Amino acid sequence: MDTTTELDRRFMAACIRYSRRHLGRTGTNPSVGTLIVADTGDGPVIVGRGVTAVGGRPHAETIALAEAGERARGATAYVTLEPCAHHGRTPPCAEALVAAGVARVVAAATDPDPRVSGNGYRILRDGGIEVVSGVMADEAGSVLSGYLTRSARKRCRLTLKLAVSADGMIGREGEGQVPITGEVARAQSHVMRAEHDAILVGIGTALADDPQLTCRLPGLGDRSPMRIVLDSRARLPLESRLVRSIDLAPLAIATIAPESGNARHLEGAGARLIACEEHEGRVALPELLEDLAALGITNLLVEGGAGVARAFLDEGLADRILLFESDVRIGPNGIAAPVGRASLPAGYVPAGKWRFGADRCFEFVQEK
Ligand code: AOF
Ligand code: ZN
Repeated sequence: MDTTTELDRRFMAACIRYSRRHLGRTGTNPSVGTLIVADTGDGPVIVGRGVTAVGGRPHAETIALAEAGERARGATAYVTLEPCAHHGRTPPCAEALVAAGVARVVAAATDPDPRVSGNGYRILRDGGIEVVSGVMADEAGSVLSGYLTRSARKRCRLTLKLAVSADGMIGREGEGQVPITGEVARAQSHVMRAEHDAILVGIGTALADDPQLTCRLPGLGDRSPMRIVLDSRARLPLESRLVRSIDLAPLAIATIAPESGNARHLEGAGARLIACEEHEGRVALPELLEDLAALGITNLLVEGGAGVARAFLDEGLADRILLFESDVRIGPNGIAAPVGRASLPAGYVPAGKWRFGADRCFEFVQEK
């Protein structure tokens, strides 16, 4: 029986928003949120909150219970993921909730980790806690989806981001970076970088644009994810900005030529070489996504260019597409966008839309 109330949904919505806080910073662990809500007599009050710590431990529940202290007794805990049932550096979160005297747990998604998967709920129920699961599971799933993709498919989740001009272009031939979106959308795209574990571009974009691909927003400067260049022949120049900024964020080269002279020089400069399987002279993409997952990358943001975007789309590997649309016109010598709102491959459904200054952003996700 569903015993949730409108208030439960409001607290769960807040808990899901809070859970985003450490997206991109928890390694292979999902960024989970917990709110502990006690009825103080004046109505329900949040007495403890937690989000999985940077690096993945402590878990959200541990942090929230520590803040709540004695006030957890008789309270309701909202969790975006089933509390864990396995022993890590601390006892299982499910046991900790029982020990703290929590009366009720409202949970969103079930944890697919085989050590947990239903065992967390069982410990709670055996401990006398009322459990309601599956509350706003889809909404929580959008924050957890990298983790859910990695555990279901053994590969990282790929978001393809494109900024498209009013005349359907993503740049101008031979001109490097051409501004398409405005300042607000650009700031937003830096937030998106921070929420991913790695950003990938093709060697074509790396050569043409000489990008740095760091997260440059006040307060988020330390949140630059790993930069990855899809570079079959390991051609990235040592004097590129990507290499020169290696002290700001890690750099990896996904290549089928890890033994080449330049590859060795890149490694010497501090880049990580990812030796990839070959498919028709290029990096095999499905296997690359598996290799990245094995390296601990859960959420991958692909930022360009057109060829790389098309290659991932052709193989059906883009789990999510973010299309920024601007009113800027590129005109002659434009590079056509590999995909637009009117030309999405089959199987994508709208998942959100926003306005950033004068620009619009449309989110589509691949139907499972
Ligand atoms: C929770 N709360 O905040 C998170 C959970 O390596 P460990 O011991 O930290 O375990 C990782 C697993 O813990 C991960 O696969 C997932 O099942 C769970 N994540 N669980 O109770 C949390 N982040
Ligand atoms: Zn836990």
